[in-house]
Amino acid sequence: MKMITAIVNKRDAGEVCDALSAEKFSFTKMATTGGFLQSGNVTLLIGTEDEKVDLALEIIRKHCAQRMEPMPSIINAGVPAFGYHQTEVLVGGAIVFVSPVERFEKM
Ligand code: 2BA
Repeated sequence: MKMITAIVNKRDAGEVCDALSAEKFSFTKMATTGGFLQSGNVTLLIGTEDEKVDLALEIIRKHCAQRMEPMPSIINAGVPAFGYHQTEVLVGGAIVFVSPVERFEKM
């Protein structure tokens, strides 16, 4: 058994969850925050049999897009008189970790 931890853009999360449910995956959806941008994303915990890992990754890949997200940075030591400069950073499609599960129990 494996645990897939997938961090996805919140705008893609609905479609990914619907597609995972349609293929009968069990998963937990958590509202999370990216450490760098400090903006909301969604983390899915998907516990599944080894044979279904590739299908889960295919679903995630299919429904997660790469996007440029604004990265607000205050320049000139944050003195508003000097103005604010906004740059962008490429985010996603998805960040995925696949870990072995030593033991699974439902009590
Ligand atoms: P954030 O930490 O908010 O990062 C958003 C995007 O900012 C990243 O996209 C990456 O393009 C950029 N970025 C992150 N840290 C950076 C840094 N120190 N310097 C320059 N640019 C940086 P993604 O790589 O697609 O990551 C999307 C989200 O996935 C991340 O949001 C974070 O929540 C999660 N993530 C990514 N890598 C991770 C890792 N190794 N461990 C845990 N979570 C991770």
